[in-house]
Amino acid sequence: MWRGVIHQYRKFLPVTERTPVITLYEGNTPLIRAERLADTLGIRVELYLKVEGANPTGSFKDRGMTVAISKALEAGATAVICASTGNTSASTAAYAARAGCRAIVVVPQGAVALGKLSQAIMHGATLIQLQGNFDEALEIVRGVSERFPVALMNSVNPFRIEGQKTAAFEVCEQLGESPDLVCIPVGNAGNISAYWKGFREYREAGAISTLPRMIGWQAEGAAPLVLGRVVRHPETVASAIRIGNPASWKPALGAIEESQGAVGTVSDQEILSAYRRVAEREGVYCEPASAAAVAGLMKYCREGRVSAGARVVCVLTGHGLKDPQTALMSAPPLQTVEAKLEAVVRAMRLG
Ligand code: AN7
Repeated sequence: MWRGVIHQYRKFLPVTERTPVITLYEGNTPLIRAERLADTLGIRVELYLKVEGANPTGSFKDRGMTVAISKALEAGATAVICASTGNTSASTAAYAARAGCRAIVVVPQGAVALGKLSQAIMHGATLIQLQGNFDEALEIVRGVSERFPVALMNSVNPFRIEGQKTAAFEVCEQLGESPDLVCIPVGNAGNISAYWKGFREYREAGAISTLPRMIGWQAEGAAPLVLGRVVRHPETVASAIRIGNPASWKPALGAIEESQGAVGTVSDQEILSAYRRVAEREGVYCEPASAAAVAGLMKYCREGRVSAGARVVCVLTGHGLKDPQTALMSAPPLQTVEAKLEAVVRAMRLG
């Protein structure tokens, strides 16, 4: 039986016998071969989707949260806090509930997908909506955690990165080797840093012999890494990555440089189009921010920057059901017909 990432990867993680393990059995997510999606890329690519929406709270954050909460508890914390565009708050709230510890989550008002809000509320977190954006929220919760005995659960907490690197271990095990290319959405820039750390450690351990190129993707309206400067008013339909001043800026650039990777932008239109394409062609429903990785791969292929036969992993960071509003908003209008067979047949447009 799978018992979560701390149990599975203990020797790679900063835990001891004294660390209380708070887990929801996160990790062990599917790596799905995506041939029908690959067929639309215009170049032959061996494409895989790492489906992180299959984690207990529906995003990759759970991998980092199990380690961060367990270490916070070990250190005697009774309350935790985070700023969030949604998924971190959902995961913090759930793991805090499991630990019997208080959670305070600070989110930008009106900018968090409904499913994520509902998770924080259901798990009993103290939810504070900020009249400001994520970057302001992060600055504030950092200040709070310095002044009060509440442990910070954002990815500036190094235990988050430690837990999240286990996704790279899984990808290597599932493929039997390292991929050539990893496409990943970038917001606060923790996850790309975590994957790179994971790949490097697995190579040092002799589990793989090569390393992938890390390709990070930001939304056009929220692309500080690409622009090389803070974006004061980030905007994108992909609310999870609406971040203008990423905390892990330096390690992310390190990952990109060391891996001979890249960071690029995709438009909201490209994100929404990839979002639908993954769902329609593979039966995998991810959230818009996750689709940025696929939109990015599509762009990279169009630009001729991917070699034929490359083994590519797109990291689908969160589940589509987190944000049904964006799905419906970006879909054609729904049709309603009279309760008659002929009306249904007409609507089927069979000819
Ligand atoms: C689905 O929840 O920052 O570059 O506060 O939810 O490691 O920040 C979420 C980020 C990608 C970006 N995909 O990862 C938060 C938060 C999804 C996300 C990212 C997020 P990072």
